[in-house]
Amino acid sequence: MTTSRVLSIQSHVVSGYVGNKAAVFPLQLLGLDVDVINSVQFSNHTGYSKGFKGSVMDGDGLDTLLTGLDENGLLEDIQYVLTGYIGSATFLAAIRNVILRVKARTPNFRYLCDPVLGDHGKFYVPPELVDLMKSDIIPLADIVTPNQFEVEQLTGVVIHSLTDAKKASVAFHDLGPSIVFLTSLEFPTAETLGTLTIFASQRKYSKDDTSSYHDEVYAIEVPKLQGAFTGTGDLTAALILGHLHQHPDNLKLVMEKVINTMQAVILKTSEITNACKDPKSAKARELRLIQSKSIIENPSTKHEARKV
Ligand code: PLP
Ligand code: PXL
Repeated sequence: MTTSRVLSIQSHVVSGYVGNKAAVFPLQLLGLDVDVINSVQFSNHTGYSKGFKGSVMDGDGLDTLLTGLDENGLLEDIQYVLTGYIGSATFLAAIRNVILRVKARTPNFRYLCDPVLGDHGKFYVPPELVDLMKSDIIPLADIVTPNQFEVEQLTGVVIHSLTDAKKASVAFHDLGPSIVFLTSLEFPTAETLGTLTIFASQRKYSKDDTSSYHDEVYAIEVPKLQGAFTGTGDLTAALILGHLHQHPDNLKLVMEKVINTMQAVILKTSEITNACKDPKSAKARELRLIQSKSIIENPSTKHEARKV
């Protein structure tokens, strides 16, 4: 049997673990062959106190690589495409073109789009990209993994409860994606303080009547762990893809594998961070993925999802 291939288009950092550096190793551990396109090459992530150095690939650069792949028949068995941070309208247009070109060669491939826009009320991308993301990219995606801020920007639904989360997931399904993962939701009530909710919904169509469908919905509550780490969203998206590949018909199990991996990786990272000389520095707070190898390969079954 051939190994399934994923094309991952994300940032590269020389030092540390965000973007492709947070995604490729876990995808490989979960058994996928990864074709890697680095949309930027930076010395380190953008949160370091002395900034960062490096270069950004433009849309033409991406098109050129795709042409090389296509001319050598290398788009023909790509089973998945994974994208994360897209920083400009021209790169967004080039990503759209990539998806269409892969689809022309491998019609049944699946596209996981992490629609990175920002977090906690702040944009990482020019706000003009919200509308483009919604009109040009989300409709091509099979799986989307927005955080709370991104959900609110893309659907207009402000999430204060599971009912709101359901409303937002319906809005995403109506745009196209059949699987919606809402990662790390926080509800503003006293009982849910300190708790993160992970929510996932899969729209299942009837075999003989594609206008007939139902949404299968699950949630997991986990304690919010101390310490803000960079790259957790990128790691989460990669784990979702890797576990969906292993368990395409079991969304509940996929959620459990992903969240139990995330929690254990964050605990392992915190342990190592706290033993550093300057635990508050960006360097000390890099994810410890290599040290988490066995966690990623074999997550615990501690937190269980429930149907909602
Ligand atoms: N923090 C914790 C504790 C998590 O469990 C997860 C994901 O499941 C994340 C962060 C990732 O969230 P985000 O996508 O907002 O980075
Ligand atoms: O994890 C998101 C991310 C991706 N790529 C680059 C980043 C960051 C977060 O800081 O700097 C280059």
